[in-house]
Amino acid sequence: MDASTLSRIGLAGLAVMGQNLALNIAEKGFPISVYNRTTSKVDETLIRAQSEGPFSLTGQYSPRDFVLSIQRPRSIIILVKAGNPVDQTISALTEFMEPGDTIIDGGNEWYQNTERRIQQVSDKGILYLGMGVSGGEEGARHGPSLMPGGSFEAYKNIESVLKSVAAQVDDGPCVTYIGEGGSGNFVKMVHNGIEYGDMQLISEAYDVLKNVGGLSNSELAEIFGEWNRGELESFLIEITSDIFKVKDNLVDGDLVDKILDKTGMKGTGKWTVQQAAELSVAAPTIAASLDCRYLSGLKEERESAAEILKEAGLEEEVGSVKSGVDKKRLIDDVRKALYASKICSYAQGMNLLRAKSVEKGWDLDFGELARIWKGGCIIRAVFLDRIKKAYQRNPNLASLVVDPEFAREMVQRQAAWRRVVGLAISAGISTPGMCASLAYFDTYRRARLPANLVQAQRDLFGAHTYERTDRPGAFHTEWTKLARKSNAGAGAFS
Ligand code: NBP
Repeated sequence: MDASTLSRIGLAGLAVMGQNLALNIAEKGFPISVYNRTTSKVDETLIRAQSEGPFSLTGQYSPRDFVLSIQRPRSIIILVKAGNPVDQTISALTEFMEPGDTIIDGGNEWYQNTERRIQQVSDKGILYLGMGVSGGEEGARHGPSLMPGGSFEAYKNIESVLKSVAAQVDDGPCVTYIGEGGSGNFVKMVHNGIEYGDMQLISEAYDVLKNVGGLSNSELAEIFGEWNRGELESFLIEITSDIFKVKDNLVDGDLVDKILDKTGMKGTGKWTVQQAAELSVAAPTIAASLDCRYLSGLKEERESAAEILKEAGLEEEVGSVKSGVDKKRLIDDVRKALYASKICSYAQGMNLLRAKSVEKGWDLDFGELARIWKGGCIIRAVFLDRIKKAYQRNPNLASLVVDPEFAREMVQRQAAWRRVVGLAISAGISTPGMCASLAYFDTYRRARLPANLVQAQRDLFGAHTYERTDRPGAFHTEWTKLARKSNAGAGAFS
């Protein structure tokens, strides 16, 4: 093939993400070759390129023709289903690739799979990147947030393409070299975990406003719209406002009320919580959001539990709580509770990233991560600029909760936060995300916890020893023997 007709880059896997990212790359002026196992998707992409373009996009129908249509050193993005399909695609393509070429897997891949593949293709001199891509279909087409990790040389080979196709924000394109190994996938995984937390917290705000505050869908649309012009301004708040405006086209009423209350998931939230446990990092808000998805899935069990507990005498408390509520103040309180809860959730996600970065030596730049999440991705928010600045002020920040600015904001909002959680508890409305965030805050900020008693119990039944507050060393006490000898406390309440 004539070198002048070769493409700058290739993309294999033309489902939702691949098709849109390919069109985005082509639109930015980078000639691209595309390929898909089922070749009808190649034709579909060509038709779209024609109607949305015209763009310099070439369809290829075999792995060999595809690889050979790209200029060297070749950069090939794979966007197929994570897991075995990626391995199969790699093996089909690498047969025709040469040393110095690069594979970039843009799927939601488990980071260790990426680390295994980095090793595997390095035997052939092929470079590898595992790149988190966030923003769904719309982001892929018009500007996603990109989290590439792996070979720095590979990153440099396609840096200009990535910077051009990524979402653009006031301080640059939403892409940065994340670090070595599977760091790009890991960061994307935690991003998704944080996304779970955000969505859960928003759904709790909705539940409280609707059921305690009595807000209608049109009022909710207005309130979320208003919140989107303040400290909570973000993609998720904006789309939530839009959701409340949509009428059902099958029956009377609003569509949101007709949606079955069962949440789907694809696994990255679960991986985030598993990793938090592996690394001994507390991530209760993210874990609560995952638990809620599991519980939401038990629709029939929940319906029958509601019946059984009603028969057992459980009374709905919402009515009595609702009657005494000042609606305006509730709305303001919920906004504050949501914001404070969100800070705690992000603190958990960032601390999980830090623990992994230390374990793997990735040297993650947290300010830069917050920056590339400011645009393109699902958690994009004005608030991320504040997080970026917090880490710029102090790259070794122990937790976002103790950044002076966030600390002040949390203290200012804590009374409202406690009121919302208290009201929800009294009304019997579960707010596990807000409660988890508040408990995280209250646990983290207390200089002394009841962990002394847990240590005493562990020492009593397992001789695990304990440390003392007043002198160094490990101590063990014969608690039971001493307690039996002592009559102290006996009859104290008699
Ligand atoms: P899917 O995850 O639905 O995968 C479909 C693609 O995988 C098709 O191109 C399909 O080819 C290909 N494929 C499969 Br399935 N098995 C294959 C095999 N054995 N060999 C070769 N190709 C195979 O696509 P998607 O929703 O576009 O997502 C792509 C990646 O991006 C995933 O990892 C996903 O988790 C991630 N992601 C998705 C989103 C989103 O909003 N959808 C957002 C962010 C990240 P075929 O046409 O021949 O069956």
